[in-house]
Amino acid sequence: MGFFKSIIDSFRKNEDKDKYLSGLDRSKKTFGDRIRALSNSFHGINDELLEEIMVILLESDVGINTAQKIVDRFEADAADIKKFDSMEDYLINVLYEFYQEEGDKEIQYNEEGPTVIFMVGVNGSGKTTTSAKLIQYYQNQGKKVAVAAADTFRAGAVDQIEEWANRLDAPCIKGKPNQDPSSVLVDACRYARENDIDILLCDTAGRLQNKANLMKELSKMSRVVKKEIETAPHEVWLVLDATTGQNGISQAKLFLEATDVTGIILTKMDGTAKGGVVLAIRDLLHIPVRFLGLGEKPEDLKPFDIGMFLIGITKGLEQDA
Ligand SMILES: Nc1nc2c(ncn2[C@@H]2O[C@H](COP(=O)(O)OP(=O)(O)OP(=O)(O)O)[C@@H](O)[C@H]2O)c(=O)[nH]1
Ligand SMILES: [Mg+2]
Repeated sequence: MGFFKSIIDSFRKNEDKDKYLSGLDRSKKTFGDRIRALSNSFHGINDELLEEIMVILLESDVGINTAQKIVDRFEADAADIKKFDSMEDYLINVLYEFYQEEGDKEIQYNEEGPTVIFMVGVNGSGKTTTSAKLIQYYQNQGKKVAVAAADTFRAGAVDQIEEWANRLDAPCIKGKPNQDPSSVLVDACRYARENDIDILLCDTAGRLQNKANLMKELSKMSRVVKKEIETAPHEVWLVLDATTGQNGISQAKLFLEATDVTGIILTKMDGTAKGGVVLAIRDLLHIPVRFLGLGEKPEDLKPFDIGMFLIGITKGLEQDA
């Protein structure tokens, strides 16, 4: 099977595979292991099977509407099952196709100067930790990385990111407590330009109580960085806590209305069985998932790949795959 062999081969060759496996272990138990059991006793497609698949999708937090679409697609293309070794392989293929969408953009890097990336999201979703992880990720690619501590509201927030930056030996541009976060961003952009920084990560505050506030704050931040670096912000990444599942998606919609989110980072995947939320995000928000948080350490952030993800929550590295 061409398609299947290729995603399994790339999984095996990928240096991130062990992290994917350990981080997705819980989701594999609720999803993959149960699909495997169904697949082993597969006697053709009937209502009972479709219902079982539906339940498994719902329990991995795909959400009712998205789960229904997947089950419909599974049923509609059922003749394709013959092309696969098992029902499980066929379902993985259905999910893979489901994730594909036209018009996804690659991450936009600024060729002419610093690439400015905003990290946005609700309280505690993992913005600061993920900013730290991204420092390491880009440093490993040989990039010069700086971070702007633009969360000036929460006591301790600046210290938190500064501590990470010190540990990872990256410059941290910060303001005074309660200073306007936009003015910190102006300083950070200037610093980045003057010091040949490749990537400027902007850690923002989580608690923006209502939509009007959020819009005002985020549009001001975009406006001020544009004055310093015309094409900025190049990316706006919405950090979502995977353990909040469907609730996280409704919060996400608020951010999408307030700013041009270009990618999703899904954190705390290691602490949840709700891996199916990836499919719901795709179906409801139509924004690509850029990275997965698979643990608390700086190296626990991995670029998202749907093939890797699906193999991680289903087959893993089984011998006969
Ligand atoms: N297990 C696990 N924990 C994570 C992950 N990402 C973040 N966390 C934890 O989540 C908690 C909150 O993370 P922060 O980075 O402080 O979240 P934040 O969005 O900056 O929070 P505010 O600044 O208060 O809005 C911390 O205890 C992190 O260690 C992850 O991928 N896996
Ligand atoms: Mg924070």
